[in-house]
Amino acid sequence: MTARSSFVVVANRMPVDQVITETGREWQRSPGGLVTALHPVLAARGGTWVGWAGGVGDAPEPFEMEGVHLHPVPLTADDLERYYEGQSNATIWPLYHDAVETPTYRRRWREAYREVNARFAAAADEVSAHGATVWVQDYQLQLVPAMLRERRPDLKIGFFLHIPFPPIELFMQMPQRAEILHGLLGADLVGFQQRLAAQNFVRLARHLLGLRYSGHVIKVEDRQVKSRAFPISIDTTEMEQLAASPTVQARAKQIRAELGDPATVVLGVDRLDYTKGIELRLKAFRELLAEGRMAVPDTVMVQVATPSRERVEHYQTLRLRVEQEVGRINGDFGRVGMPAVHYLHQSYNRTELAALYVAADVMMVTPLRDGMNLVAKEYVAARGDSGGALLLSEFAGAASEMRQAFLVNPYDPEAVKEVLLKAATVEPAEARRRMRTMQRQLRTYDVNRWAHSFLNELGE
Ligand code: ADQ
Repeated sequence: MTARSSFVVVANRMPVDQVITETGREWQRSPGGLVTALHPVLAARGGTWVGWAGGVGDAPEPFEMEGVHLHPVPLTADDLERYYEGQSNATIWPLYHDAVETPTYRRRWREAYREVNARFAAAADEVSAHGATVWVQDYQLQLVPAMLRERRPDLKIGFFLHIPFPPIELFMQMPQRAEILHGLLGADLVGFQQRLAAQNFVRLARHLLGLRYSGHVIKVEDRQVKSRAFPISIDTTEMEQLAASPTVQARAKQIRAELGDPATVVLGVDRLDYTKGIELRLKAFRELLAEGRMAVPDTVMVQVATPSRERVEHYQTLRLRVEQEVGRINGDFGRVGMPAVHYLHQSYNRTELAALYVAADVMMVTPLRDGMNLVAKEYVAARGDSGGALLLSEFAGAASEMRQAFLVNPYDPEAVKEVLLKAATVEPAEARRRMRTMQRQLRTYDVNRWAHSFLNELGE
């Protein structure tokens, strides 16, 4: 008999990873803000997290960890290919990010998306107590709210979209458009990263389904659905403390020494994703080197690109293009033992990541479109009083809040170059002043505040 909870989170992934230790396999809580923010709420309420545990075939039996029930949902190899890599990451992901790569539409992917969403809805039904609050996360599960409401009208259902929500003109491309919109409207509250996205959603409901709305409230039959922005944030205290720790400070010094003690370290940290604008960043750096406005070894760039979605074609071609550009820059401007770009196609632990943030003078965050971008926030939190400059794309959700960053239009190569030079040469006093303002904002509006604002609005 499955335990029933009064608070349930439903997300594509469970917040744990299986690791192999000396004594066998064991589960470990995965790092990340969402887990950190939701864990206390879940633990206090004996809550349940429904999600995919990784791996294909049979799912592990439900289990408990640190006071939270974990309820794994199985995915087959075929689900992974069609629901996850296909519909989620080759259709919805590019479409919602301004179609910066062309979305692929396939009927068999849509069918799998529907089937898997139904499986998640059934699992959520099974673990939810009468009148429970269920919080569904992200673009992989947009049909779950309506599917769950159909089974369980007693539940209070929230949905949060971590990525952008496109303007009507783009959304209308989607063959499954009405189904997805109906799916989301199954929630009582639909949360977005930005106000504009919440407005897009309300207008879309009128445009596509003729629904009436007033302000941020849409009328759906006898119910009301609220559409609001809740910009996500980070665990600010955790990052501040980690970055200030002696281990991280020492490692940051060592990183700078290993880079040859350059005057300026420029850093990029992203999942290797075509929305993140890694290529345009490299190109700006190459042109500045070619024009003699920057020089190696005075300035070096470090680009960490976490492997991501490696079986999806757009990601494979992106990797080739990025690595070709890195090779070209190093071929033209590097010297023996002194590359211009240090490229790391690896995943890092939090300590090493924090040390890189502490070591970097300029952080380049240049997405063509991004729901929020937590790297930008992590960098600012890690800086303490040491200054540093955040170069930030206007097309990242974070740009709405972080107005003291060096904001730039990533589609304008000359602007990116100018702003990079400006950020690299900013006066230390001004750099610290900008950082302090952004840090104050991050301390007040951290990920706990984000989770609580959402749940309050949902009527928790
Ligand atoms: P992502 O697209 O994954 O998230 P982002 O917000 O930057 O992008 O979060 C990435 C996270 O991964 C950060 O916490 C970062 O520290 C970590 N990370 C990046 N590279 C790493 C590496 N090499 N090793 C280890 N960790 C690494 C999606 C949306 C965003 C939105 C978030 C949260 O696309 O817009 O901000 O969800 O809602």
